[in-house]
Amino acid sequence: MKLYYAPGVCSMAAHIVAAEAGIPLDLRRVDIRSEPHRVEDGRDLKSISVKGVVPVLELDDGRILTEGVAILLYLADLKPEAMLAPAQDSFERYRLQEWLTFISSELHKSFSPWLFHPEYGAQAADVARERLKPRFDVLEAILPITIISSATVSASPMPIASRS
Ligand SMILES: N[C@@H](CCC(=O)N[C@@H](CS)C(=O)NCC(=O)O)C(=O)O
Repeated sequence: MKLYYAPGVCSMAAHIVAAEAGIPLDLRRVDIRSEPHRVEDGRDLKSISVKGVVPVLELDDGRILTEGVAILLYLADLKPEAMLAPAQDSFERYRLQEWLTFISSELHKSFSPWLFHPEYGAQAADVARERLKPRFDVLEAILPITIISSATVSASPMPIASRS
């Protein structure tokens, strides 16, 4: 399986889950600062995924999976014994989806790209910071509870949503 990634951005989450689950990945670095975004072999990332953003997972049969949340769950489900995601039919599974969705929509898209692209200007960065504060407060309030409750249900490795 190939993971198209860029260093230090959201694709790292997929890399971490694969490493935790012991799933070998063929890593393909993408330069997301170049236009178009080029894979290390010179291809335009959009020739692999029309969305043109990382992470992109390419399965061995050629199928393409995008969106961090879908990729994390897919990888976790490949190795259930690693216990990174609760069982499909459990309530805890929806709890995990709840937090992954919160992180990808409310957090990730509140700061990316607004904080990292000077061309959007200081006002965009200030608004992003203002929006982020209450969202991080929510996370900070709930995280210890999530960790404690998952440690109570299982002494084994904690699922994705509970990791700091
Ligand atoms: N909805 C996508 C968003 C992915 C995303 O925003 N990726 C960023 C890196 S963190 C990216 O590739 N940015 C390049 C760009 O926007 O051109 C997901 O959750 O996977």
